[in-house]
Parts: sequence; C-alpha cells; structure tokens
Amino acid sequence: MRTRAAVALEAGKPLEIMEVNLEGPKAGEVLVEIKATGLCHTDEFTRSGADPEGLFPSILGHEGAGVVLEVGEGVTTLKPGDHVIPLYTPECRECASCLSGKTNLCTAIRNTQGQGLMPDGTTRFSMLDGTPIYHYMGCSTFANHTVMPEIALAKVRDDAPFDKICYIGCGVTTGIGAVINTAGVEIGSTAAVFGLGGIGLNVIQGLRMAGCDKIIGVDLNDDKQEMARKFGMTHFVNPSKVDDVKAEIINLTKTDFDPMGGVDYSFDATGNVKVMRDALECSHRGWGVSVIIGVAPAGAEISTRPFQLVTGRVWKGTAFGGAKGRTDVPKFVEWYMDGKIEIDPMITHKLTLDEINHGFELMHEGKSIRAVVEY
Ligand code: NAD
Ligand code: AHE
Ligand code: ZN
Repeated sequence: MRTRAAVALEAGKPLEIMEVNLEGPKAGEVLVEIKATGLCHTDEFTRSGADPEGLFPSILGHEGAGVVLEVGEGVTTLKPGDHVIPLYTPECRECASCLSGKTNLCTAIRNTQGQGLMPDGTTRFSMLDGTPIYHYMGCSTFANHTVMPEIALAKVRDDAPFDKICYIGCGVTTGIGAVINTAGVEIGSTAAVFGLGGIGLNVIQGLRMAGCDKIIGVDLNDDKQEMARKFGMTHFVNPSKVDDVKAEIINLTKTDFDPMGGVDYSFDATGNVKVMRDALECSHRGWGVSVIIGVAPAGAEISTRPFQLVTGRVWKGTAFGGAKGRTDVPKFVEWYMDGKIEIDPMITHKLTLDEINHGFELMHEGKSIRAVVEY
C-alpha cells in the first residue's frame, strides 16, 4: 500500500512530507493506522544528527496511538479494530529481561530495532523509487500507517481520545514512571526536576501523585514556570539567574533539624551532561537518588567525584519510566480516563502532518510542551 509520511532524508534537514510504499505485515507483525503522534525531544535529537544510532532515510516518531487494520500470520493477541499504543520498549514476556522481574528493557528485538529494521532484518517502508526507508525505535509514527511487531503494541480501551493518549506512548509514562517505578519516591519527600518540558512536567505530576512535600523545578526558560506550578511544582530556580544552582536547591531543603540539606530525589529531563552532574550533586548526602532521563548526544559523558557516590548518593537511569508496555500502558490510559492523571493542558499545539516541521520550531523556541500531529 501507499501512505503519507514525514521522512528524515538527512541529518539536520527538515522532514519531507511524501507518499511512501508500505509492505503489509509479515508473521508476528501488525499493520496500524496511526491516528495521532506527539513530537518528543528524542525525535529532534535523532533528526539533528546527535543520535549515534540515527539512520537516514528514516521515518521518525515514537509517541503514537492508532487502530489495528490487519494482522500477520500467527498474531493472536490483536485483531483489526483494536486501539493500540506503539511501544518503543516492547514486552515479549519471554526473554531473560522480561522474565527477570528486574527491568522493563525487553531484549527480544532490540538488535534489529536499533538497525531500523523489523525483527526479520528487513524494512517495510520504501520510497516510491524503491529506496528502502528505515524504521525508527520500532515505531515510525510520523507515517499515517506503520507496521509493528505484535509484542510492541499495547492494546488500550477504545473510547480514549487518540490525540491525548498518544502522549502515553512516551512522555507521560516516562515522567510518571521515573517517579513511581525507577525512583520509588515516598510520601513526604523532597525533589528537584531539571528541565520542565514534556518529560519534566510529567515527573512533576508523578511527584505530586507520590505525595512529595517540596518539588523544585529548574529551567532556563522562565515561561515554563506557570504550567509546572499547575502540575505541582512548589519552587522554581532559573540556573542562569543564580550563581550556583546546586547551592540554591540545597538551601531550599535545609531545616533546623537537617542543616545539611539536599533533595531526596532529583531527575534530569534535559539531556545535558553538566545538568546531570548538578542533579546528582544537589541530592542528599547518605541517601539521595538521582535519575537520568535525558538522552545525551553522541560522545557526551557524565562525570562526578566518586566521593559523591561514596557518600551515599545513587545515580540511576530510566528508559520509558521503567514501564512494561503491554502491561502498564493500558493502566496509564485508565488513569487518564478516570481523571487520575492530566494530559490535556500539556498538549499545547495541534498540527497536521504537513505542519510537522513547525512543531520542531516550537520545541526549539520553548513555546510548546507537546505538539501533536493528528492524521
Ligand atoms: P523538551 O524540549 O520538551 O524539554 C526540555 C526542557 O529542558 C526545556 O524546557 C528546556 O528549556 C530545558 N532545558 C534545556 N537545557 C537546560 C539546562 N541546561 N538547564 C535547565 N533546563 C534546561 O524535551 P522533552 O521532550 O521533555 O525531553 C527531555 C529529555 O528527555 C530529552 O533529552 C529527551 O530525549 C529525553 N527523553 C528520555 C526518555 C527516556 O525514556 N529516558 C523518554 C523521553 C524523552
Ligand atoms: N539511540 C540513543 C539512545 C536513545 C535512548 O536512550 N532512548 C531511550 C528512549 S528515549 C524516548 O524518548 C531508550 O528507551 N533507551 C533504551 C534503549 O534500548 O534504547 C543512543 O544514545 O544511542
Ligand atoms: Zn520520547
């Protein structure tokens, strides 16, 4: 079949909207009509050329929602008409990682996924002249139709709006999951969140759900304050307006009983390795836990004095908020439909596929939280 897609032809270039060929689903695969997709900073990271795994030409996008149109041979858990959210972290429930009970990082298809291919080592997308187009994060939601492995689709209730629940495909689950799955934040804690964009706001929302007492937001852009306060931020620091962001945060947590200060939990949602260091070092001596969410460019490395860890701080990372996609994503959709989590105010812009490059401009200008393309 043919479908319309925004194709990343070369690193650093705007996406090009075009008709592409899409082969039908092979064994274990599913054809999905994508109804809506969010633009995550990770798409921009790869588009820009900063991703060491970036491949071109490819169809980016990994934060989608849609409907199953056709299933390949052997598919048993999905049928045409089912509503689904694509999973860049699949859940096969059979590999060593899935069965470990210790991680959400299913390894069943990671190798081919990283090479922009379906599990059989081939691509379903091609240009009209036959040039192959790579898949992206196993999802490629910047196409109106895509083919995905069955294990990489979460079936969700069919009355949930696509233009909102697409955000559960990455940002919402990553932010809230980082708090509840990865950090395990307890009621009454203090926390600092670096980067108040599409991920950081969901960390804040998760911290409020977890019963955090003090939620300190950090961003270079003052305009991000207002929305963050609505989601539960209690204090704000703009690092460009203070001498030492770490000292500011530590001072905000000092009490007579605990004059040393430092947050119980900190989160990097910027992808900047210097910020990651600040996030670790503003956490409390003896027990502070700092979670890296941001994705850093090729070649970037983190550093700190080992003394920071010797004195009890813990540095952790999280992918997709530690969520097991097929099990947890339907629950996030239920929470949204029951009003337990908020999504609507964070979808600041709605675009057509033809306007997708404007979505990346809004991201760069700091004007959007999530821009969503509706097909
Ligand atoms: P975004 O562009 O919406 O938000 C980033 C925010 O960080 C912006 O508000 C920006 O002003 C702020 N910022 C940038 N540099 C800063 C600095 N030095 N100090 C303080 N604030 C700064 O991006 P997003 O979609 O929220 O993504 C955030 C990061 O999370 C990206 O690196 C993205 O690739 C990554 N990410 C990781 C996962 C995962 O599973 N680990 C999932 C989704 C996104
Ligand atoms: N390709 C990058 C790594 C990118 C990365 O870490 N991706 C996250 C999800 S970001 C979603 O917005 C992830 O899931 N990582 C686990 C994995 O297996 O990729 C690089 O640096 O090579
Ligand atoms: Zn993402």
